[in-house]
Amino acid sequence: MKEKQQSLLLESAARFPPPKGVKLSYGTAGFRADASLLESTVFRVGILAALRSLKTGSVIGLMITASHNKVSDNGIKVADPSGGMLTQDWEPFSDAIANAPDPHSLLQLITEFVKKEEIGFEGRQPAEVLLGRDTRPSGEALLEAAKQGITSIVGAIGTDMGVVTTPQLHWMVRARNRGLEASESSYFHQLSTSFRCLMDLKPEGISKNGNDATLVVDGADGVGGEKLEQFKKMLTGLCIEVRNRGDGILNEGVGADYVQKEKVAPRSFGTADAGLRCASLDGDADRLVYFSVLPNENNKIELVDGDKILSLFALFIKEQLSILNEGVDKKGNDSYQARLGVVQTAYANGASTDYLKEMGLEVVLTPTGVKYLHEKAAEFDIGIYFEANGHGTILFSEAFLCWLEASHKTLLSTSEGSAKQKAASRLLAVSQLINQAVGDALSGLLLVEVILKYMGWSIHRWNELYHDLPSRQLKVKVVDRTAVVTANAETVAVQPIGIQEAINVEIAKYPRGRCFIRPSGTEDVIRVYAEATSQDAADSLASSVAKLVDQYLGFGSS
Ligand code: G16
Repeated sequence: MKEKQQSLLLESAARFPPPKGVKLSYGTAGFRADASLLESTVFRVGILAALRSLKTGSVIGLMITASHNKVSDNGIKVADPSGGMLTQDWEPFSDAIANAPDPHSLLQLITEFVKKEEIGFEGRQPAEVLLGRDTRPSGEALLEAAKQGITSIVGAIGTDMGVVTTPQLHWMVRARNRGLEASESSYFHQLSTSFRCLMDLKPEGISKNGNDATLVVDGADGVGGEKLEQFKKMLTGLCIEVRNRGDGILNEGVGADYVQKEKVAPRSFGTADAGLRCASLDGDADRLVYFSVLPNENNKIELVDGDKILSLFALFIKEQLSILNEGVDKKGNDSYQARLGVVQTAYANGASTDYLKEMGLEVVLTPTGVKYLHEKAAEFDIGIYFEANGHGTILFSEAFLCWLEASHKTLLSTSEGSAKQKAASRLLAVSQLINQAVGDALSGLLLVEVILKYMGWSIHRWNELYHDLPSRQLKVKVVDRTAVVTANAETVAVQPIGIQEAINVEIAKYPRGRCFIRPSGTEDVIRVYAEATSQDAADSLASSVAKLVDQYLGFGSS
């Protein structure tokens, strides 16, 4: 590294000293903490993003958001060249630089890393990073700090995309690196065009089943509600009402995380909405759940979570694939035996996993975090991944898409209007509609709406696909959440010693009982998930395991 570069780094780092006595770590989806602690971290992640851009010769993304967390928190997510999350190989470096105590130790870490990764500073195109932020009040100042980090690398450019949803930013990074236009209008254009195409391809004479009614969306008082309000004008054939568009406090009593965890209607929804098809986005619009308010039940809801969205998508894709393969000889001549697989986490309701396996699908389990699910889903020709909390998407392999495009072309010239040609058109349109960079509440919502129309299903019919086992999620505050270490896709706690045996004793008391604990990677808590055959049993299993967590690791309040 040249002297000029070194002094630029030292000089700018001196303006962003790290907070004293705080250790930050790259969690489930990047750094997250109280916003007042984050300036130095986002500045340093800005440097990392510029280095990543130099290393890959591609555009990188930085999103200032704390997603589902409370409004006073903030955070930073990094989008790699594919539009997916930052490669896990770079996470240790991000941890190290975030916690470097002073500019000189920061410079030393950077120098060593640049050498190890063989990052060249000359003779290549300059580093470029796209920046976005959600609606949090702390976002503007943090985005500026990130920009200063980026421009601490000589020649690097930070392009501010403004207030956007997290998936919009990831989509733009993916588009730019494929030589396509990366703007909000091109994003809206692609989604609305493929949505229209899928709507036009719905079978004729399908019964309506109440699905023509307005879809009512809870915008979590965040960026997603704002964007959907703008976008809905471009969507013909779908009537959307958006509530919680930013007048209330972000994520407080609203949003996908609240609705899914508490299983109650968000603010501004009540018994007057009973029976309506409703959806909820999270704070940065990368999660989506559906729900329907139950009549006379004190804001209780029928929850249609990420597992059900996954099941609906899997059903639809599987049907289109079988139409395409109808009449094809067993040797597979003239066909592509696409490997369709689904990816879930331990939070997936046991009934959903049974359902997907009964459909004959390959089901893979990974730890929590899109970075893990995405990686696994990419191993299939069509990989569908969803967390129960509503974060997920569909990935199509390049090889499959190549075959599909060629096959579609042939079908158009030989049998236009045939069932096969329409199935191929539908799959191609899905690959355009769904955000293949990352889970996206807006594109996911449009795909759900299209499939419900295609099936002629109401939200209630959809929810009947299978019956969820009653479940409960709790959070426990502990002294040090890193004391919990898990294995086997987070289904077993290997540390602290003895806690898993104690959990097993509790589980054994309940028929079909299942329970696990894990440290959150976005909040300072241990999460507890329990499932059993009745709600009372699930509640009681969760609360007895929460007590165990408190006894082993907590402040001794139980
Ligand atoms: C992030 C991740 C998700 C994860 C969630 C909760 O979501 O992207 O994959 O499920 O955090 O993680 P944890 O249980 O570790 O706190 P978001 O929407 O908050 O960015």
